[in-house]
Amino acid sequence: MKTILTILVMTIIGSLTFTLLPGMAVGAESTPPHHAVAVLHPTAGSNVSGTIHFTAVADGVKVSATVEGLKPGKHGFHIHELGDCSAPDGTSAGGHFNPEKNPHAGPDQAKRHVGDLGNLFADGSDRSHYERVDSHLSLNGAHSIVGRAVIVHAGEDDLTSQPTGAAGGRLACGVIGVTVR
Ligand SMILES: [Cu+2]
Ligand SMILES: [Zn+2]
Repeated sequence: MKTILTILVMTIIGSLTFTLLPGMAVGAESTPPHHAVAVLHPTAGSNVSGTIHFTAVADGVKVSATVEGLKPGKHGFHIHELGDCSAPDGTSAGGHFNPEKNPHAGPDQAKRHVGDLGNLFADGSDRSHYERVDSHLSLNGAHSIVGRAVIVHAGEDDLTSQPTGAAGGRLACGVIGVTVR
């Protein structure tokens, strides 16, 4: 009698585990990330490095960058389509992230590449900062920047030349990943 009861209890626990676990897994996957980060590594011959934090906010994503090693002036700053910084010159990151197939433009234009963040301004001090709340970026869905790459360029993005803003070579590359802060 005791054995039958034990088998019955084990069977119930077993079936509960099987029905609950997949449901819990789906719940965890459907929670969109609130924070992402990219660590910029210098490309071959460059000494530019930095960190970019991305935080989901009510009207988009807040971008907060600190970059070191830049020559004074404006430097094109974009999210590129592929999260691949393996090439020494950073070209493995592909072109600007552009899920809407729009022309290249400045960050304040309605029609632009999702990845068009304009320029990072280096004032000649050790560290350059960039901060912007951007309504085109997202950490989930079709405009998700997670798993893509941030590129800092040698030259200025003129915000009009197609398809890259003529911003020149790639000085640093970092893949965007999910984090908790
Ligand atoms: Cu770029
Ligand atoms: Zn662009």
